[in-house]
Order: sequence, then structure tokens, then C-alpha cells
Amino acid sequence: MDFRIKYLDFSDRANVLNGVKEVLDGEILGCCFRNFLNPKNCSLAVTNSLEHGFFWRKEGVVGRIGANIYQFQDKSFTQSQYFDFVTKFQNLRNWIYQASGDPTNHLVQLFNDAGLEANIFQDPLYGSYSQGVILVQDIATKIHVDSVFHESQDWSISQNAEHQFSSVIILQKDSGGGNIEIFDRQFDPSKDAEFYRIKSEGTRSGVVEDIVNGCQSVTTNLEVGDLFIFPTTYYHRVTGSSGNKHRVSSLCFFGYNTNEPKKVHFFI
Ligand SMILES: O=C(O)CCC(=O)C(=O)O
Ligand SMILES: [Fe+2]
Repeated sequence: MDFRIKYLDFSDRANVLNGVKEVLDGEILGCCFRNFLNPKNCSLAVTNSLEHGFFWRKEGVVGRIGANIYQFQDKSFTQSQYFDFVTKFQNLRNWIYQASGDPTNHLVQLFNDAGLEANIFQDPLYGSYSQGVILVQDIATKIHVDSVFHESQDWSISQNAEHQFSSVIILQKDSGGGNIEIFDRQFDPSKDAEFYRIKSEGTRSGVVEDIVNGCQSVTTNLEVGDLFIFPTTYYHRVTGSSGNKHRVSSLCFFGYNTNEPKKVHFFI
């Protein structure tokens, strides 16, 4: 792995398709595609999201539209309640993205154009996962990894995402801060369990940060409209925002299994 991030313009088609493959094949750490969404569509999505301000009007917390699976793992919710929630969220999401169309569909198309067989993963009983959340934050997040394969073994998606990645679209951001710092250390279930507070305290909220002591890291240089993809089994965090604009991002996960590396499943 070449531990660096590539920056490409989304209009640079041939290189963009190649960049997608390089990240999935583990040749480079991450790829940022500038101008994936235009600024007008980003700001419309932010305006629509903020109209639902009751989701996130608290300072110092990460606000969220939609749900991560891990939020439903402490057994206070059933899987069927999660998928009921997803159905409601998908209506809201369609409304938020009414101007641009749901970016997840553009992503699936992009991956298919790159020669992969991308789909939106369907649970046999419940249908599709939420396909993404919209996050608003003005604080740094804790260092963590995201891996349904390790954390969510009783959820169908975990059988289809041995290798997990994130795709983050930046909808609003100040010039400083609000980037993603990725450490050169991958989650290792045999060594990391004692550092990694999976499911303790009711949430999966991060690691004992000593785990990345002495590790090299790279930090992105993201702008509004960027799409950024990277493997979420590397320890990572969002850096704190500066200025008074909240950072708003739209993200979903995708993954594949070693034995079917071209079959890419989108979910969150
Ligand atoms: O950039 C974001 O908003 C989220 C970063 C992150 O932790 C992830 O994509 O897994
Ligand atoms: Fe993450």
C-alpha cells in the first residue's frame, strides 16, 4: 500500500475510474474526487437538512440524520425497528436530495463504470439498509474504525463486507479543520480488543487513543463538493472545525469479500 491520498477532478473520467480501483485494490490509501457535487446542490442539501434542525441543535455533539447499524446493536432496538426507521429516513433523504438526486445512485453508477458490479445491498428479510447518513459536527470525532464484519456479525451485511470503505461527500465546511486524519494502523481483532470499546457504554464510540501512538498519519484536504473514499479499517477521525460554520457531510459505507472482489455492496 502506498500510504497517500490522490486528488483528482471528477471530470477527469479515465483517472477517476482508475482511482476507484486503486483504493479498492489497496494500492493507495484514499482518493478524493473534486467537484463530485456542484456547490449549489450541496447548499440545497444543507438547507433541506438543517430544516430538520431538531435532529442536531446541540453543541458539541455529532448530529445525524439516519442511523448507523451500531447504534442499534445494544439490543434496545430490534433489527425490524432499525429497518422501519430506514424506510422513514429514505423518504427524508429523497426530499433532502430533491435537486441533485440521491448521490448514492451516482456512486453505484460510478463503480459500475469502473468495471465493478456495484449494488445497494438488500437484506433478504428487510430490504435495503439506509444507504447513508448525513452528519453535522463542529468537533473532532474520536479515533475509531468502522467494520460491520467485526462488529455486527448478526446483520446480513456483515457477511458481504470483509473489506469496508467509506464514501464521504462534503456538503458544507470551513476552510480549516473538518478533515479526515487516517493513521497507518489497521484494526487487528487479535490485538486491539482491549483498546477498542466495542459496545461498551452503550455505544461504539472510539478507542483508547494510545493505540495510534507512534503511527504515521495523513490528513485530507477536503473542499465542498468533494467525494472521498478510503478503507474504514484503518484508524481514523474527523479533525475539529474552525470558524462558525458546521461541517456537514453525507456518507455511506461499501464493502466486498475477498473471494468476490468485484462485487461491491453499498450500505451503512
Ligand atoms: O467525514 C465524515 O463525516 C465521517 C468520517 C468517518 O468516520 C467515516 O467516514 O467513517
Ligand atoms: Fe468512521
